[in-house]
Amino acid sequence: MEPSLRGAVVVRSYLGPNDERSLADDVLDGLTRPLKELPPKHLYDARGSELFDAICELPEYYQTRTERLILETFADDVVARTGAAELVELGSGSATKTRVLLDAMAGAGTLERYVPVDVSESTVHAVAEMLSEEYAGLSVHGVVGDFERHLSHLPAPPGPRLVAFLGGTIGNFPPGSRRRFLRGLAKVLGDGGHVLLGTDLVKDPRVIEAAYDDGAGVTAEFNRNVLHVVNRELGADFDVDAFEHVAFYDRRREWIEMRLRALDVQHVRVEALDLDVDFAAREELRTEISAKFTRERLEGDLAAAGLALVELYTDPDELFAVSLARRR
Ligand code: AVJ
Repeated sequence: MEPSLRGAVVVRSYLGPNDERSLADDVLDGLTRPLKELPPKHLYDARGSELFDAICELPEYYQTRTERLILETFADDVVARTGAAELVELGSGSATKTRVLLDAMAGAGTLERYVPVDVSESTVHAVAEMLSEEYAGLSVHGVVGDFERHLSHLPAPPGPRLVAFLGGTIGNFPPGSRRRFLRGLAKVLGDGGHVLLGTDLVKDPRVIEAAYDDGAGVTAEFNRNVLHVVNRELGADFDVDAFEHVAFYDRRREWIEMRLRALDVQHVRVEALDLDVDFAAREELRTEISAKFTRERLEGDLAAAGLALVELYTDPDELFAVSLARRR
């Protein structure tokens, strides 16, 4: 490619020295509660990210391939309705889905800028370099930061903005935080901006539970990996093999939970925190909630954040949804 066709690439980091405290704080907080809990973000160290990528390929885990299919089918419609000049992607990860959207924007002649937002500095740099080479004239403004805290640092949009939050990660927020997060999103849309939100849908609980308790045991490994993270990072001595993976769908709350259940009594020492934690036999530690949605719940959450549903794209089996929304 001609160098003159390379658009500008900048990457800005907003993570500070305090951000490393988060695991320690979350462990101290979460393991001293009456119902033990750890936030799901700590599942994703290098090994956890590999295991998650493996989950996305599992036959039981329909979400990733279904969302990709929906995007491939409707990306042109999204671009026609939004006229998007800029794609802001929260939790950019691997750029497969990104390309589907960028291709549609390039095809419509509207594409100007890509803004990946991710906590991983190396991920942001890699995706920024790769895509600026692939798309002639594309400028890239990478943001290294936490999309719950650093959205105010987005640059001013060059034209109609499309903010994509894909993969169903919004399901990890409990309902109140979910609405607060969406309110924050609504604020950074600018005039005529849109949100593109991936969510798993409510369905037969057996299908959902199988997706979180696969036959090959990859999800169980992924779940237990968080204990390896705490052992390594905080000098803890969890007996990882003495915990079993639990996944169950809560029909009333319409979310699935992952938990780790102690097979027997266990005493854990967390050296870095000078903390001793006791597990009773069969006591559970919650490691993730992943909410499933109906159109009604989506509309309600969006409305509470000042957003209106423009279009709800789904697959023929209605397994997964990609929602397009704008400010009311
Ligand atoms: C990445 C949060 C969308 O909730 O389905 C996969 C993570 N957990 N298997 C999900 C996950 C167990 C995933 N998200």
